[in-house]
Amino acid sequence: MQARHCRTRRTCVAPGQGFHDGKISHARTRRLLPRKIKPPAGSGNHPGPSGIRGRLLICTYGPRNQQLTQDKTMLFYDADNPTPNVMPVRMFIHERDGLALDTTIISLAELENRGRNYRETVNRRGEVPALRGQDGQVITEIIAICEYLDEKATGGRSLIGDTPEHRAHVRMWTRRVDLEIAQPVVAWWRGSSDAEDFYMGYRTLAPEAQRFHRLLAEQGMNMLDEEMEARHYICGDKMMLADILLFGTMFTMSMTGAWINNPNRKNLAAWSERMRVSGSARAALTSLAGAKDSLA
Ligand SMILES: N[C@@H](CCC(=O)N[C@@H](CS)C(=O)NCC(=O)O)C(=O)O
Repeated sequence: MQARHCRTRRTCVAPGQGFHDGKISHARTRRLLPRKIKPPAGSGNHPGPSGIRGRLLICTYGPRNQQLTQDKTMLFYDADNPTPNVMPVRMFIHERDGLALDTTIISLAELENRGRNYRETVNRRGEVPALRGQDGQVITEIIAICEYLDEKATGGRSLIGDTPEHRAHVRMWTRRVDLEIAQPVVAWWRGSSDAEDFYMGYRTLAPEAQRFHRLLAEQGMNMLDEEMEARHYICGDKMMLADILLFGTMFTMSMTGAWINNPNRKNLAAWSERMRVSGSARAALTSLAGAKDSLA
């Protein structure tokens, strides 16, 4: 999926050329309301891709941000594709429930994320997703975003845990799947020639370590497969942040790395299928703003 972006973009990120200077304008934004809140009749609301109702707003980036800061509505910077970092947060939002936030799409295909406007006003690192919190501060790094959203949700079920022990357990597994599987899988892709095209002049890559990263990820998945014996989800009998992080990464990365979904890892394969058919995974294929993604 990302590979498709690369070929058209090579010239924008050639060494020494600096960043693409894309402007974020006419971003598509949609306000998501907690499922239990019924939108007022005649307000133009319509069902979103996952049955969530939202109001589609067309606006420019700058004024919208000011307005959002004033009315303290969280703003989620989504992408135009369910990428390995975007998909887990989208899934988390759907699975968590009880959240009210606006969404704007940052086009990876158009390199909006590397544009000066996005880097200066949202994320200097030029990465998505990001979340502007209720205090106007931008949060990046997907686990931090999910943790924040979990605390901000009103109603629904916590996906981090309800007691100190439960939270510690979920965080332990989340860190394990991130370090042992998700990051090596992403590093594996970043060692491919597609990634080289996409990131030329933008990220330091290590194609010579590609095999090593795959071995690390395989080892992590093998271990988890053994540990998942007789468990429905990674932390027990409920889908939690660790499941969402891992599934979002594995599902999106398996589009380019078929080796990730190895049917010989039977427990992991059964878990993956359980996750795949869940409502939140299906809903997360489409951006929260309701735009059609290439995979949807
Ligand atoms: N460390 C960040 C990683 C975010 C990230 O790498 N996002 C990717 C999309 S999956 C991105 O923005 N790639 C576009 C680019 O680097 O140009 C996190 O955990 O949220």
